[in-house]
Amino acid sequence: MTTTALLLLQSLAGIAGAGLWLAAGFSAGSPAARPSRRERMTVLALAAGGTVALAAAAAMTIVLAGHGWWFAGEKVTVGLPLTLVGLVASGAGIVWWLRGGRVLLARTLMLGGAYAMIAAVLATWLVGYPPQPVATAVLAAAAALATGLTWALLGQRGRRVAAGFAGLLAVLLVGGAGWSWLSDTAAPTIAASGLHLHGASVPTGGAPAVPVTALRTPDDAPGELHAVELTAARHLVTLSSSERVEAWGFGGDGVAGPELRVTEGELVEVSLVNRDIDDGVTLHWHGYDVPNGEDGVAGVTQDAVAPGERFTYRFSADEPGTYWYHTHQAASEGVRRGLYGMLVVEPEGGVAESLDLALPVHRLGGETVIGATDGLQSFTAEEGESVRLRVVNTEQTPIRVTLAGAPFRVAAVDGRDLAGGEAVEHRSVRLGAGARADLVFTMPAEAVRFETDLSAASVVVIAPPGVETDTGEDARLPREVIEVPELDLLAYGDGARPELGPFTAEAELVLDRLPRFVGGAPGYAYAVNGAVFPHIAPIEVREGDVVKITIANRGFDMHPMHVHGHHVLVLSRDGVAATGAPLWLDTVDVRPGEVWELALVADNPGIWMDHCHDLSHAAAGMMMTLAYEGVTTAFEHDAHGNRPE
Ligand SMILES: [Cu+2]
Repeated sequence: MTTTALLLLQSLAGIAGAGLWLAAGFSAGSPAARPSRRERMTVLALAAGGTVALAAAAAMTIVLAGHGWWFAGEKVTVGLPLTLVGLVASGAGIVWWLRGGRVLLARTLMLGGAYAMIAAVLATWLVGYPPQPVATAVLAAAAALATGLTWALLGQRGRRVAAGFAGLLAVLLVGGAGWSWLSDTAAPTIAASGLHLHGASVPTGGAPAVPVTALRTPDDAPGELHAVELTAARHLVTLSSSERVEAWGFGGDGVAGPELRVTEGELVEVSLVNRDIDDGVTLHWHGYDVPNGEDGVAGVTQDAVAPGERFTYRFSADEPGTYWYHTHQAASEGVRRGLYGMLVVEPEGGVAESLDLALPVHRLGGETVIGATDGLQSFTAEEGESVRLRVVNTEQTPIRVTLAGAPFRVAAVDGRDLAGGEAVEHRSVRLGAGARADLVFTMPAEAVRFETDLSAASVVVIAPPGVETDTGEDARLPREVIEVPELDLLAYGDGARPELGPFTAEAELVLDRLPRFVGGAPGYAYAVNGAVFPHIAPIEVREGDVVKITIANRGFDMHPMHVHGHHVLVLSRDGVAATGAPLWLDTVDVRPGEVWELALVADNPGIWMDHCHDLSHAAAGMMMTLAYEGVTTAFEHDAHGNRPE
């Protein structure tokens, strides 16, 4: 059984157990000295059912602990003790009741025990992992006060006693929510977040503090200048249906911004101008490991660029590969509306392929847009020529893509070449939000079709000259991408695994969904280690560290975790070591129940965002930082309209 199914079933069993014991407590209602046989059988049956359900929940907890402590921690340390206390109380109550003891106390014990069992379930859904002592104490106290209230009501102890328990319970619950609000909205302390480090107050181990503004590309950086200006503006985009859709963009007529194609060795200088994006914009170079001050995160490495303002980014084109750029200011809306484009760094001497297409895949106006537009797009290549498709998922959720009509190689992922990958056919490649793959194939005599699982109508067809591509029937053909299995990139290709040296730092990221306050507002938030932005403790490193990062997903959503300024080497997924070519990713799509082990080499000092690239999740709390010792920022995520997601 999968971890996710176990997580769900364990909670359901816990709820069923508590519910059945609660029903037993309510059924044991007769004030008669001896309950009737039928009543006894009902209560016993409910209690037996409840006990079986709780035993099943406990067994599943043990299995979950075997899948990883992250999935079971609070269930073992908080849930099991509360359940045991509940069972002992309820069990004592039922025995007393059967023997004709005082009905009031017997029922109070049975119901109070059930409250403790409910608190055990809530520990998972409210507190999460790691268990927090204050929240745990609130849960236990709430169960105790609810028991007192039950005793007062059942025993008709008078309004004042009942009101006393109810009042205390209300104070506790309001106080608990208030405490949660305070801890989620208070300014993070220096120890808790790299985002609010200011100047000289930072512990730097004796070394002088370095502000992120000092971590920029040097003025005298070598390379031929490749200068571009990008203007962020609202515009209308015409879809293939002739429908005009409002979009935000970085220039050009298409949905995606201008394709930035630069050559290895050049010095890239991009001037960003904001014409009329009221929320402000920035440029983040997704997957391209620029110096920290060029990273374009509003509130961390710069202030958002307001309408009429300008910001210039500079970096050396020294890592050939496929990347993309997008705004990192209120990006959950900005990227969705079109504030993105492709960045391709061609190797010195040019690309080896005759046809090289950059294909960002996006959704706009209900249509799937590949590159500039939706619908069918065709290109030509001579038979025997090689073709490279640089695919980027600019969406919030994973996509699957494939080529129908030719075997293809996955030549690169996330801007890093994959060595030794065999050509495959009838396989799809899954791309998490933000991820890229370069698909390379040799042009056959017939047309080749690039498909995504988003749309049958939006496809890219490449054919030799003279071969028909627009049959007008494509939307009705069965789509290969739906039917073919996924290629497992962890087992694809081969090549020597790099020697990174011993780990000098470790970090655990446990992903979950919990009720929290994000930006002061209550919500069902996306949390890392039980906390939400800006209160998630950063991954703290020193330059030169080799960091082992473990990511476990306890939730029921996919989380494409994206670390800025670095690539991570995939070590294992769910305990199975990666066996293919070394897989260096900047976006790791962690599915529900999965555990990934990654290695990161801390070689690019700064304060770097590490967040979910389902940007709606980032906006709902799932953002943190990778913070180098001694690096500070004066930018603030809640000032100047900055919204770093
Ligand atoms: Cu997510």
